[in-house]
Amino acid sequence: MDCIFCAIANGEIPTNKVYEDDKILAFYDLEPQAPVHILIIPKEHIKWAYDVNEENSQVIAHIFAKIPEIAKKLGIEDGFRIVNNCGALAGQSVQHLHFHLMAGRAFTWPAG
Ligand code: DGP
Repeated sequence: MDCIFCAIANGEIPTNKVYEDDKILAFYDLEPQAPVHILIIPKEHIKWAYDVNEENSQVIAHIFAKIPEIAKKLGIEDGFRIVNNCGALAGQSVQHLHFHLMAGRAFTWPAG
């Protein structure tokens, strides 16, 4: 399977890591949309949020359990936005489940 985020997760492609353990990886987004913009991924290949289920959802809980630690490490103290784009219509361009963690500016709502 040809997946850029799997290649990043297994070290084939070097990246600027923010946090890593045996299950997840956080690294800087190549096209930042905010002063702080990182991606948090499960190392296991899950295509998109449609494929999250009772068997694999522990890694999603683990990502959210680590987000406060990652935010503190990045010095984010005034809030952040977490985004998951699921499917082309929502703007998903990489077919490996990922959460955008963005901070450092005000965000509008509703999102466009
Ligand atoms: P999405 O559009 O939600 O699928 O977000 C994909 C994000 O991934 C987008 O903000 C750009 C980023 N991205 C794509 N390829 C790479 C890469 O090779 N390295 C890094 N660090 N980010 C990437």
